[in-house]
Amino acid sequence: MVDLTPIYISAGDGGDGRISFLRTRYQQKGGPDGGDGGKGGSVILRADQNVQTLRDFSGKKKIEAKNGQTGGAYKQHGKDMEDVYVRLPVGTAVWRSIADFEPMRERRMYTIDEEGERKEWKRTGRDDGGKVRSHILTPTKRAGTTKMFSYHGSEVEAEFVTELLHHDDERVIARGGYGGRGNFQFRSSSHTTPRDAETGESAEKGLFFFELQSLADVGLVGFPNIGKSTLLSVLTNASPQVANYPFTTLEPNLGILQFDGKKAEERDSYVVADIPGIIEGASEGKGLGIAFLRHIERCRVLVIVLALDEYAYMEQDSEQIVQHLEEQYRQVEHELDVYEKASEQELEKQGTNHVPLSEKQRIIVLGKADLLSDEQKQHVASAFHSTPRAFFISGKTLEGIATLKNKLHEMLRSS
Ligand SMILES: Nc1nc2c(ncn2[C@@H]2O[C@H](COP(=O)(O)OP(=O)(O)OP(=O)(O)O)[C@@H](O)[C@H]2O)c(=O)[nH]1
Ligand SMILES: [Mg+2]
Repeated sequence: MVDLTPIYISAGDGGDGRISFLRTRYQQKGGPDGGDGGKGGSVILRADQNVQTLRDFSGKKKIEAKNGQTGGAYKQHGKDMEDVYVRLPVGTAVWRSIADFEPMRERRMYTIDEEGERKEWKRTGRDDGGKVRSHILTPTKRAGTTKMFSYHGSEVEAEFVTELLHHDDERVIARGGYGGRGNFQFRSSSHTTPRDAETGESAEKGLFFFELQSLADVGLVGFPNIGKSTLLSVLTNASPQVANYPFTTLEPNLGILQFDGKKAEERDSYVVADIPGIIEGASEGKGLGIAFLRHIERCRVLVIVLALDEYAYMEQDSEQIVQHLEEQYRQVEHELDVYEKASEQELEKQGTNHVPLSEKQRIIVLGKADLLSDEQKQHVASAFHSTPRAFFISGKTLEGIATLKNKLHEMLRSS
């Protein structure tokens, strides 16, 4: 599942240099005094871990920075314009349409003749007035690749531009133009009344695609301290921190679940994430709040892990254990429901096509099964008899892990 949004981005052009001559009471036509143009704003992308989806952009068509101001008389410098910052989720890839990109155009010379007609020409000679600066983006594996996107019913070829992989990563995505120099700057002993100045650079503009990859194929979901990270470590190559207290995991850990097989089509690998613990009221911002629910939204398949801590298993009778597990299950589903209803309204408003949480495939596992006596297990098994796909697992003895892997493989292959 991919969250994708096309967007037109334009940086601000540099302001033109001014053509002007000093006029005073005594001097009808004095020396040149046209000021330089101001710099146009750039558009800068910034990764923000508090943003989880691209839905802020789904109703939007354009992001624009302002053009720099034209230079003024009396050698006044035109105003520089501010850069525009765009906050995107960590993990956003950015692509740019090849056909719809206008690169930066260097400064040119211009003049305005007696009839008020403007003429432009390319500057010659050596000075840095017209130099086009190159702009550097961090190279990644995808550098140099292209991809087709559909845009208003047609197919658009886009090239990979950059990827925001860490919180606070920043990339200039469209550079604003530098201002042109005013005619004051072109005066010389042989050229005392220059009637020409520079245009500003015209800025980068183009059609871009923001693409947010899924966080993971599988998300492990459940209350704090119930063994999600332990499960991740036995399913995948990951070795996340495991500890006997709640909220050990604050950001999802990712691991690769590998399926080996004799035939090529049996071999596969998937990304699994353990999601920070869910608690009652999380959908209203309690605990880690809704940030983790947004992580869940970026998983294809959910594994809901239900378990109690070892003291609860030791001290309580079967009936109480069943009650607690059922209550936990109810609460997890409740939090997912509340979050989904809230986000649905928002999504509807903006017309994003998103797979709702309730339509995601899910598996329910009863964790820490090694801590249950046979009698307790029987009770729990009969209570969860009608819950689809519920079964015991243990990250310690590996009970049920092979079953879980097989079920995941089936689901992932078919979805
Ligand atoms: N006996 C037993 N203990 C387990 C099992 N899985 C996890 N534990 C223990 O339960 C405690 C919590 O395990 P974690 O894997 O850190 O749990 P978590 O769900 O990731 O916890 P948070 O990140 O805090 O939400 C640790 O002390 C683990 O050793 C299991 O299958 N059996
Ligand atoms: Mg954890």
